[in-house]
Amino acid sequence: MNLVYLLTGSNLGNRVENLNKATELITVRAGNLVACSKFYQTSPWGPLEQPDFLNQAVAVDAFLEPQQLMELLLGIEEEMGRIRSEKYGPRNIDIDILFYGNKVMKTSLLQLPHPEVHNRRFALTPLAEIAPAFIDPVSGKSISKLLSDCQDPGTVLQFTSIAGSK
Ligand code: PH2
Ligand code: MG
Ligand code: MG
Repeated sequence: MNLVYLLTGSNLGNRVENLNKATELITVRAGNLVACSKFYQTSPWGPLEQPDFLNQAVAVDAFLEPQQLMELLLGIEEEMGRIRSEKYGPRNIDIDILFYGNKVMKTSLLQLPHPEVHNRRFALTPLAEIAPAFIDPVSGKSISKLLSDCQDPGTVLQFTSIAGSK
């Protein structure tokens, strides 16, 4: 079992549809769905003059190695029409690998665990919902502990997807 924790994010277009579409494509192509968190509405980290994000943590049992998985995820982003402009700027879909089991690695394409995960409330809150006891192989701390230690002042609220909300 290759337990991988992903974070999906969107702050352009129909965010609910974008996250659902990404998860569907991920589970068809990359591995079986193990768990997914609720949606969270999160204040933008980085440039503040952009809409709030929806973020969701998704756990899959991946049948691809990290590098191939990253390439596949970039392909899904491209297929879904993501245009890369401003760094940390708005995007209709972003798919990040937070953890790939206990793997610790760094290539030009990918660093595992995600180097900023411990500093991002918008990633730790949804992840803590589905994997509170998972241990970060770098710090040795659980996700719950990383979240309680996290200094990120960003706002993260559970998002209730009422009919028609985007
Ligand atoms: N992603 C970013 C930059 N800022 N802010 C929030 N709230 N959620 C994100 O997913 C996010 C962000 C770069 O990928
Ligand atoms: Mg990202
Ligand atoms: Mg990304």
